[in-house]
Formats: sequence, C-alpha cells, structure tokens
Amino acid sequence: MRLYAITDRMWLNGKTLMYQVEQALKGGSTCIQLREKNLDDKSFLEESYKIKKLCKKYKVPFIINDNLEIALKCAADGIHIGQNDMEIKKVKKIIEDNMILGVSVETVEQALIAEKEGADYLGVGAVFNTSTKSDANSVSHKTLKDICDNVKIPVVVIGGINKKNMKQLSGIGIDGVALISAIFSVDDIEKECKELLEISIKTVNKEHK
Ligand code: TZP
Ligand code: MG
Repeated sequence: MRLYAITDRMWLNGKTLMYQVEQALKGGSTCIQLREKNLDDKSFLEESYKIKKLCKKYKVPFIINDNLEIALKCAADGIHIGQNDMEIKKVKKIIEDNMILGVSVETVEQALIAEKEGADYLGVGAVFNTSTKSDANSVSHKTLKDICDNVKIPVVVIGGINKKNMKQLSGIGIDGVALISAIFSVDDIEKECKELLEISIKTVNKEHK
C-alpha cells in the first residue's frame, strides 16, 4: 500500500497506459489501480488483462476501480469501491476472501462500517486540494488521524498528494499514499516514483498504529 499508483488516461500524452504503468512499476510503485471512468466495457476488459499481466511480472497487486464485473472477469487481485458505488456487503458476499476489497471513506463512521463489512483497506481523502476528482470532498488531518486510530485495517491516503506536501502526513499513522497526477502527469514516471517512494518511506509510520 506504500506507493499506490492510480491510472488516469488524461495524462497519456501520446503514450500508452501500458508504458506509463510499467514506468510506475519500475519506479517502485507497490500497488496499481486501474481507474477508467469513460471506457467501454470491452476496452476496459482488454486493458485490464494487459495491466494485470504487467503487475504480475512485477509482483504488485492489481486493483480495479468500481467495476466488479471487470474485476471478476480478469481475475484482478482486488476491487476498490466508493461510497456511491456497489454496496460493500454485496461486493464482499461475491468476492468473499478471494479478492482484496478497498473502500473510499471520508468519516470515522464510514471507516468503521467499511471495516466491519469486510474492507481490507481504506482510501481516505481528499487530504489536499485536487483537480483530478471534481466531486472530491476534503478530509481534515484530524479526521484522518481519528480514522487511523480507530481501524485495524490499512489506511491509504489520497488527494492532491505530491513530493512537497507528502511529509505533512507523517506521524498520523497512515499505511500508504495513493496518487494520480503526481505520478502520471510527469514525463519521467520511473524517476518520479523512485523519489516519491523515498519520501513515502519516511511518511508512512506504522509505529503510530
Ligand atoms: N479520490 C479522492 S481525491 C482523488 C480521488 C480519486 C483524486 C486523486 O488524484 P490526485 O491527482 O492524486 O490528486
Ligand atoms: Mg468510485
């Protein structure tokens, strides 16, 4: 969960997603989430198979955002859902313990429910301003800390995180940082991930759990 890279084809800039994800993997990303908001199911599935194969080569978990059908079809390592996607309980009943289940939460209450209903990790954010997700609500560092203090499952933080502000998240007890634009908007993704990984090692502090 330490350096969790989430894809976004708005940053492709003529490159392929396969190329960009491989750069992120070479740079040390510890988890890849394929997040496709506007792709038809056929193309989504095709892309899923390709990225899954790549993640397997680098022995990194491959997570699908939102789409359980695609996650099951391509036998992804996990599925990540938000509060407005499928119900946590319903997803858990289908995947049982055969797949990692990630759930986005913004409050302690949502975090406790997600944990109880079978989430394996939580995504918490947005912790900083972001232009990547227009409808993202902001989560204060106080709420983030309360979530970390009250759940046993890993907490991954998201939203506007970059090399400069990441250190502000140290000492809170997070397990990882999830990033979109800070990874995929840059030209040298591999180099960027190496630098982000270095900082994330200092930021993630399990001692506080
Ligand atoms: N959920 C909350 S904020 C966010 C998502 C998917 C976007 C994160 O993107 P970025 O570019 O790392 O701010
Ligand atoms: Mg969602």
